[in-house]
Formats: sequence, structure tokens, C-alpha cells
Amino acid sequence: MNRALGRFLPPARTRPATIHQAMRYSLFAGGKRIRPILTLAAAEACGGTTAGAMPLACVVECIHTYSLIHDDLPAMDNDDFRRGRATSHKVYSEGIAVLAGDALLTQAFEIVAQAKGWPRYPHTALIREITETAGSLKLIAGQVADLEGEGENLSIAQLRYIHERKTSALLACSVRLGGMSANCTVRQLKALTDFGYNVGLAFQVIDDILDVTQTTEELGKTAGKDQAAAKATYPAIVGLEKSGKIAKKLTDKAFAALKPFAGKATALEAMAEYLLKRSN
Ligand code: GRG
Repeated sequence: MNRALGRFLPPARTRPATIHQAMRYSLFAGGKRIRPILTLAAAEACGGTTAGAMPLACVVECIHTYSLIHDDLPAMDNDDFRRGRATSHKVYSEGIAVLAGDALLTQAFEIVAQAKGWPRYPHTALIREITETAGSLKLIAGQVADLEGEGENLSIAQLRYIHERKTSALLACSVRLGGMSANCTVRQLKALTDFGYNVGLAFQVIDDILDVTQTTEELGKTAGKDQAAAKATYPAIVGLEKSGKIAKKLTDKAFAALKPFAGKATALEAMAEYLLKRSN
């Protein structure tokens, strides 16, 4: 994964070196690579190959890293610590951090252009999938609702709206792109969508639990931020125990979605289990 990402990005010394170093600084900071692994696992479930899925796996990691860099900016979540190191704007400057995020998002589309394209999923379908996910109806919609929800008493339905967009959309897109790289059938794509949707929701519930129960060192990002920012979360609304049960129920739904793969989605199953039990 790291080798592939390294090959797609301009070398660190390419002029202007600051921006290429900043892109690499955040991309190779030690993220868990959950989304690209989901892409590779989904490709495997649909009979595809790692080599075929790798460009699209790199695409989702570039988009994810861009969103983290921008989310950490003072104008957004204002965080100094991410992936176990100082955030991009702390090391480089706010201007360079904005540009590093922009450059990673743009890089994602260059990588799509280098991907093969498949009979059922030509480049137009891939680009549409990615723009719908990263655009103002999903990822950005989630971030807007998250910002506007700070300090508000949100209902569970409003919280679900945020989680579906800011978190679940990119996880669903990650598995869908994996399926597309294997030229998957409509039925397989539907199963992957259901899996990604539920595993994505579970992921955010667990993330909110970990924000309360883990330390900054364990997380590699600042712990206790949700309470400090008066953010609505499942633990804040229904408590830690019930939040754990909700995450388990969503994971069960994700497992159920894999039925059509008849035992061929073992890597996706392993990921769903890991995401439920993770500690960072
Ligand atoms: C477009 C600025 C902008 C934001 C879009 C995705 C997003 C909205 C903001 C990112 C911050 C955030 C709290 C997202 C929710 C998903 C989440 C918990 C991300 C952290 O993902 P991990 O744990 O991180 O997979 P690593 O560092 O391991 O890759």
C-alpha cells in the first residue's frame, strides 16, 4: 500500500518541495489504512486482484488524508495532533496545509485517470462514484452538519445524518470501488454498499467511544475532543454501554450483507470484526 502510494505521488524533492513534502508528511504518518484495505478486501470478495484494485485503494487514502488535514485546521476542528504526530498546519503553516489537502484531493483524480477502467465501470462511473462521495452531498455535507451541530442538542436521527455522510460514505465508497475494480455484478455492488454503510456507521460509533475511553497516546490523535467541543455523539446521548451495543448491531448487519458472497468475503469479515474491536 505504502509503496503504491509512494509511486503515485511526486517525489518529495520535486519543486515546489514544500508541498510534496507536506503531502507525504500526512500520507505516510502512520494511518491505519482502513479504507484502502477495505477496497482490496472487496476486490478479493468479487474475484478481483490486489494489483487491479490498488490504484483505487490509493485514491480513497488520498481523499481520506486530505479530509483529515482540512478537518484539523483551526477553522475546522483545530487539532495539533494526528496520526501520532503534529498536524500539517503546525509543521508547515495553515496555507501549506490547505494546499496539501487540495493537492491530495486532486492527486486522487490523477490516480483514477491512471486506473484501468472496467467494462461495467468505465472512468466516468469511477469519477462519479468519487465525486458523489467527496462532494457537498456526502463528505462535505457531513462536515457542515458536524460544524453546525457543535453545542446543539442533536437527536439520534440528526446524528445518524452526520455519521452517514462524514464517515460511512467514504467507507462505502471504498468497498464499492474495490468491487468495481473486479467488474462486480449489480448484486455484488448492492451487497458491498450495504456492508460499507453499516460498517461505516459502526466505525464512527466506535470512534466516539474511543474518544472517551482511550488516551491521546493510544489514539495518536487528541482524546476527549468531542466533550470539549460539546459535540453530539452516541456515548453523550445514549451512554457508553448502549453505544457498544449499537456498534455491535451495526456490525452484525454488515456481516449479514455479505451473505451473497457465500464465504468468499473473509477479508471483509475480518475487517468488520477488527473495526468493532479496535483500540485506536
Ligand atoms: C472535507 C474538510 C472535509 C471534511 C470531510 C472526513 C471528514 C469530513 C472529516 C475528517 C475528520 C473526521 C472526524 C472524520 C470522521 C471519520 C474518522 C473518525 C476518521 C478517522 O479515521 P481513521 O481512524 O484515521 O481511519 P487514520 O489516521 O487511521 O487513517
